Amino acid sequence: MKLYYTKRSPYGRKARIMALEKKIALELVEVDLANKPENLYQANPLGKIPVLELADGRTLCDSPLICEYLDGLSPEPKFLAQELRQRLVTLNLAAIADGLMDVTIAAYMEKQRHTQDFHQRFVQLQEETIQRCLAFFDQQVQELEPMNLASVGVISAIGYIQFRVASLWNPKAYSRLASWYEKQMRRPSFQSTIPG
Ligand SMILES: N[C@@H](CCC(=O)N[C@@H](CS)C(=O)NCC(=O)O)C(=O)O
Repeated sequence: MKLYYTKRSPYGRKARIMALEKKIALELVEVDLANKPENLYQANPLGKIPVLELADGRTLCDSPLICEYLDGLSPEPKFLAQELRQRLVTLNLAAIADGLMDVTIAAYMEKQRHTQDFHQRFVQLQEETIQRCLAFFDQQVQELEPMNLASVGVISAIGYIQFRVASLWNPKAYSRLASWYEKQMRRPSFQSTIPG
């Protein structure tokens, strides 16, 4: 299987972490998003990564779907519970973690595109959402153990915040989340996928 990805992408990072934890062999194909190859559009008309290409040539796009597929491929470790209540809790938190990535990218890109005259109110609203999500996850740390799809999402989202908008990550404001994050970051799969 091939994973089209970038080293910076927090969405692609989730799939890479899961494959490492589950010992699923992935051929990593790094994509230049500033110069997208034609086969990326064929695989995903949105032109977004990550995309997973299966052995028979079929492709899966969107990281939640890719992660669900990878989780079904091997039994251990399991990232999504079978039991409905726990499954919904994890999927809900994972969706919020994905949304946190979305707003972080939106805030960062707005400042990148318009370095001198970015839309201040827009950026401020995204930054407030980032802070609200971090405060929310600070209250949800118990749901992120043991490792599951939501914890992988939260790790990826925080890693991306540190990478792109580091001043918005304030460990003192979210002490439970920060100490959970520090402990999690000892895992080799998290270490080897830090964005850069
Ligand atoms: N909802 C998608 C988001 C994917 C996404 O936005 N990927 C970014 C890279 S981090 C991308 O491909 N951007 C290129 C573009 O939008 O042109 C997922 O979870 O996979």
